[in-house]
Amino acid sequence: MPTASFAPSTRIVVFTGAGVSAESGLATFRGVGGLWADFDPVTLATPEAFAREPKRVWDWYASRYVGVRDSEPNAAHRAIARLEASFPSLLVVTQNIDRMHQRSGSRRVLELHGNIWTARCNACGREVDMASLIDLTDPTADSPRCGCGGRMRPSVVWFGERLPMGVFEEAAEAASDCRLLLVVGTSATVYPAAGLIELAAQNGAFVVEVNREATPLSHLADRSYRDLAGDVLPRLVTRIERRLAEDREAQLRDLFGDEP
Ligand code: BJW
Ligand code: ZN
Repeated sequence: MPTASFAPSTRIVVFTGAGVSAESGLATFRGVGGLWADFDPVTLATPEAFAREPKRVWDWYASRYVGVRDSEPNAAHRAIARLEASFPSLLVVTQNIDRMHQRSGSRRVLELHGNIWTARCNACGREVDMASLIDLTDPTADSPRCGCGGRMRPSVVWFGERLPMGVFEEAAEAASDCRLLLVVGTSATVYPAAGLIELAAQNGAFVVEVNREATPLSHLADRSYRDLAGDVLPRLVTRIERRLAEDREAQLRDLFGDEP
């Protein structure tokens, strides 16, 4: 494998999952510590569960919304945002619904599974801010309804639902075309999202995985860091930044070192 030579034009995709937000205090779905006391995330994140038990599903998202709203991006989010300053075409593709990447300053972010900051009517599609629907004073209230009578739901993608129009396609194109794929804090089990790792690897990207545990797609990684994202990413980004600066220095010395 040739040494990766970096230039600001190098195409980098950062693919993230719940683990990147774990150190912000947000629970993951799977893996060590990935548990909600009263909810089984995988059975609740479906349209069928919402049809059957709208209040239970709504309450789970309402409590997660409050958790997300009251949390801050962590060192991993910040390191990823900093990397974009060196590589302007860097794209973050996230499965997370928390908007932590945007809040930490990343500008190019694709959300594969929607976000928890908006809600929409399951009948007419009207969208409103989640904040306007959170009634913390009455926990016994039914899940909120739209003026049309439909039920409001979070604007996230549940199992069996299509990803937002065009978003996966854009992510797939970027993954197929990147030189470096950084995979951070995902169990790589939910598709089509996890397929991005396969796509990037098939097309010759250098794949770097940052995850406390191995995943079913770890064998595709050229390098795996089995550690916390908030520890690994700041160090990794600093190393990449140093290398960029050294390369720039060497080029300048090559160009201007001799007499004309
Ligand atoms: C750390 C750490 C630290 C912790 N540092 N690391 C192909 C094969 C098989 C099945 C399918 C297939 N294609 C589609 C399917 C079906 C299904 C699916 O994938 N099922 C699998 C479970 C088998 N997919 C779908 O249904 C998708 N839709 C679809 O395919 O539509 C097709 C269609 C076509 C036409 C018409 C209609 C439909 C939709 C998937 C939606 C997923 N939704 C959720 C919920 C979102 C809302 C919410 O947040 O509640 O998305 S499920 C949940 O899983 C959430 C996540 O984004 C997603 C992935 O989880 P993630 O991010 O990887 O988190 P974890 O918890 O699993 O992992 C955390 C990792 O971090 C762990 O590995 C830890 O070790 C690590 N970690 N702390 C570093 N500090
Ligand atoms: Zn409506």
